[in-house]
Amino acid sequence: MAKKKRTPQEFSTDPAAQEMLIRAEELGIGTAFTRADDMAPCNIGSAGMCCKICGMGPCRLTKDGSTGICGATIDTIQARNLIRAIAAGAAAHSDHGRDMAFTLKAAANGEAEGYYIRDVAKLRTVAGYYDIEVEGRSPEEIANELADLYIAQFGQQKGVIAPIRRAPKKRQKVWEEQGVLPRGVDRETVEALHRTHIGDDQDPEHILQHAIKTALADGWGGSLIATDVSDILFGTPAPILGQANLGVLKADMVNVVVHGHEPTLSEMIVAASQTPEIIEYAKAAGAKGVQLSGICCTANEILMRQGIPAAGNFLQQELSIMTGAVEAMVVDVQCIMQALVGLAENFHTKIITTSPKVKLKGATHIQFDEHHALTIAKNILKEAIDNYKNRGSIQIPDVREDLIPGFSHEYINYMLGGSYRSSFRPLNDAIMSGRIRGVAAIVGCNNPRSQHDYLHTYVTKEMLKQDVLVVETGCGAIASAKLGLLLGEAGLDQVGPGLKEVCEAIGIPPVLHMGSCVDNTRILTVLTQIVEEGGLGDDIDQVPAVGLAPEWMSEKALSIGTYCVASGAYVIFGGTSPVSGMPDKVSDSDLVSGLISEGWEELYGGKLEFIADPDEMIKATLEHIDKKRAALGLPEYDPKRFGESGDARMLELEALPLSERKAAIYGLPVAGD
Ligand code: NFS
Repeated sequence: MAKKKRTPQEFSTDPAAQEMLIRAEELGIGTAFTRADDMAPCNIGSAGMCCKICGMGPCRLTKDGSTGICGATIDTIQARNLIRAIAAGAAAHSDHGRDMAFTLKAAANGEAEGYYIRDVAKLRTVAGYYDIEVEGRSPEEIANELADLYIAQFGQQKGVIAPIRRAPKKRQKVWEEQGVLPRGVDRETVEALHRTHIGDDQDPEHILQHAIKTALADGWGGSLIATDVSDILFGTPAPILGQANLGVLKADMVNVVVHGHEPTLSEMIVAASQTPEIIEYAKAAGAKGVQLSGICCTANEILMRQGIPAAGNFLQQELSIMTGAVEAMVVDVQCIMQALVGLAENFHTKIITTSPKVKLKGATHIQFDEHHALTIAKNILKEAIDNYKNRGSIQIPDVREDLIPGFSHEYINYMLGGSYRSSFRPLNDAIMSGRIRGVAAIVGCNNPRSQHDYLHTYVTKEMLKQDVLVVETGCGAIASAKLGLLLGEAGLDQVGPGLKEVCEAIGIPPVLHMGSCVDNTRILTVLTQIVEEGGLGDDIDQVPAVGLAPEWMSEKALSIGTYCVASGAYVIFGGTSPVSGMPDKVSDSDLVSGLISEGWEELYGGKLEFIADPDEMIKATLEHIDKKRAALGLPEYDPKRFGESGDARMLELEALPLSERKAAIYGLPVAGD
């Protein structure tokens, strides 16, 4: 039976996306959404039961108990496929981290045009973690030594990588006991590939132990380095006003959309776009100026630090071009759809690739080099401006939402007590008292197999009603931003009373945008600081917190999920499990699913589960949070305990005549009584 085609409303919950999907339909242009309808996923491959690591296959294991030609079992094949995906994800994040470390080195030596050390305080703090001398030294000297240390982490052959010491002490002990303290990510990913070559490691448990080690080398290594260095070079994020959705594109300006992941070039494009030279150049072309916006995690990087608007998340990359108003889409690495070039041919949009690692056939390649970044950024912008005259008919959805991103762990620390007594104490206290029931990190991608943004926003809204504080990164954060959940006041009418009171007292939105996917390491740091503050256990696995990736699709997401589990977190992914087997059909093998859930929970206190139904996801999250609260001896969560929020009560009181207000507040008799 032919599969039913979905309507634009079924494709996405976002009205801007729907409008562009209707336009695509009218113009007869395909998108990832329609391609997902046309292409049924392979049920053997999606269950992790297809092995194509050698030329005897691919072996498609379709029956319980069947093996590949070499004798490999379903369990071995699933574990091998999973670790390969995790290794690819770890490689992607960490290679980004490596490039950041090299940029830091070049900046410290004055060899990187336009870059300098913007956050000296963070540089000194980070150097302090590694006992790098800071007193009496210039920022460049400190940065030079830190860059050398960080560059060396990637290829560290023996012994544990240095940033691991930033995890809670007890956690480090767990890793030591389980033999998963990571060496450099290069070594761990190479070993992951070696172990999964034909005829190597065939014990699923043993393979998965190395998956943990590989992911840890990413989370507490490559990714953490990427975040540290981005902050040092471009500034540690703090709250700033931004906007999100396709309506940030401007009809009378040259629109340049930066897309991908690395902040190095995009930060320089931001700087170049503000120079008189470029503004004049744009005006001479008949435009009012250059409007920059971002897609995916590049968007998050420049949104967090510069307030540059986000045009959308992963599934909006094609839709932004569909407006006809984008002069150039500048891409670097990761999450870039190959379909962009063909799609752009229907309009005037230039796709410009910039990374030496990523080329798309048919795109213009202007290679980025951090030594001449500003010049290259200006050249890219001029290409875009020159293209303005070629614009055809445009249709920009009039849909955009304000947001406040920029909640780095440093800022969270500061906002809880000011510079006088910055501390996690108020947050821990709020969790302990039950005002905040727990914390949910809702992160990750979009996936056209489900309705765009629906799972992210549905789960987020339910968490808020249940007094769960939500932290977000990646495309999930952009989904919430578009719905107005990243605004203090705007989001608060949808929040439980205890959480609402805390948000009002501190002056924060109930959903904290913590950055790009690489910045999930900020969440690890927050969890570590919660532990170190005291009162919520002495290791991450005791904190009432859950990680969710409801619309995941990338291998990077699997690496993130795995390093969070290894760090002690319960992690729930939506969609389908890459190791599900086919329980109702041909195989009831659930060994690998069991190993990554109950098995890992026994070893690390965290577990990885795949739950497709959002209500089940929410139920599992709340049960876990309540279980952890009970284990800590905290009062049971009671939604009625904190009643109405302070502000709501104040508004009610303000409406009363003065005498009655006094009576209500101080218990004084009302005059005339
Ligand atoms: Ni994360 Fe960011 Fe988005 Fe998914 Fe892709 S952009 S690194 S992988 S799709 S969240």
